[in-house]
Amino acid sequence: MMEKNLTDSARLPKKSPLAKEELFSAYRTMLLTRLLDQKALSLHNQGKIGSYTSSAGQEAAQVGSVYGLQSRDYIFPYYRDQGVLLARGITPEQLLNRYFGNASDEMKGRDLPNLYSFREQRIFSNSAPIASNLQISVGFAMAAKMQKEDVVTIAYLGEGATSSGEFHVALNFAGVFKAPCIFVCENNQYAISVPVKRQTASENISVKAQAYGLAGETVDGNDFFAVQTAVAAAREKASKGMGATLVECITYRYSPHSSADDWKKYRSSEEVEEWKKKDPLIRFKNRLFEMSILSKEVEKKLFDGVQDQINSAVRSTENIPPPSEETLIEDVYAEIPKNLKKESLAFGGT
Ligand SMILES: Cc1ncc(C[n+]2csc(CCOP(=O)(O)OP(=O)(O)O)c2C)c(N)n1
Repeated sequence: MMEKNLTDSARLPKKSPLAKEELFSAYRTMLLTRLLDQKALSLHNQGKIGSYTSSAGQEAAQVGSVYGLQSRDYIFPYYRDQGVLLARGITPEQLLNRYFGNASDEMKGRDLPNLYSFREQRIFSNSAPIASNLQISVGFAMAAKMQKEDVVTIAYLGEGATSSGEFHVALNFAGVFKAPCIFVCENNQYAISVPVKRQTASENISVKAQAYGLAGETVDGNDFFAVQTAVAAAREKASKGMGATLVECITYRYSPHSSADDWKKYRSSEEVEEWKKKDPLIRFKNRLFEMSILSKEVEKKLFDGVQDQINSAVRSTENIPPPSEETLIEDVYAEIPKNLKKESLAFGGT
């Protein structure tokens, strides 16, 4: 039964265009995202992984948006987007290899644990300066348009990133050239300790799209269906040459900004508890119960299955050694400079 205060947004379609299997799989991915996040935080607390930015609370915005795309579309995530990655098909092992920075990590242990790159799945690398992924996504969308490829790009950001110059440059360019791209702003109410009302004097984030001639929409970001519907519509528009959309997802992060800050210094426990009443997983689960896609027994099995999957992924990745020293200079030079060659020989390279 749906709890009274957890009403879904009014703009919800009566019938979801996604098949039952897809909705089931989307819920599984949201659950996997939440439980893997808990495991990552616990591994961090045990000193096994470095700094970590949690996605807890933002699963509907992340997974729902990917379910609005086609699998050929290109994704430009930001550091908190574990749900986006898992929805695109990245495995828990791949994420854990990244967090451990071990020899199986596709990025060879380089960069912060939450900066990702999965070329095969069309997930672009991101870097630490916030909003730096946005212009690249617009440029890539423009290139795809010029080559008449039917793909769109989707770039993710927090509301704090909308105060950066890059955000405005990216939206302006996308507006002028009608780039086939989507911007998804996960407005989780805080940029580290800065609340959204200190971030902007605009009535909301999506209204900023107007200035650049783009479509802008604010949706309930804790409602899988609302996000999926908005992104699917934005995708259709972009692929028909009708330009970009900024989709603002109103959501909340439950954990600290990263494993290195104390959220009690800038928000109250009561506020966090209020948002937990609107938990995206509970809401989606209740909808799936109503639609007879889930039952208590199935849900229990699903939960146990996801936990087993995570535990087995940790077992198979945590003892993989770090990348060998020679990898330090791989992929950097077409021809390795003499001095580095010498050093590389010193540590056993060729
Ligand atoms: C250009 C730039 N300025 C500042 C920072 C430091 N910084 C890292 S994360 C962050 C907060 C970003 O908040 P938001 O965009 O709302 O995303 P959230 O972390 O809340 O998901 C800041 C200021 C940075 N990485 N890059």
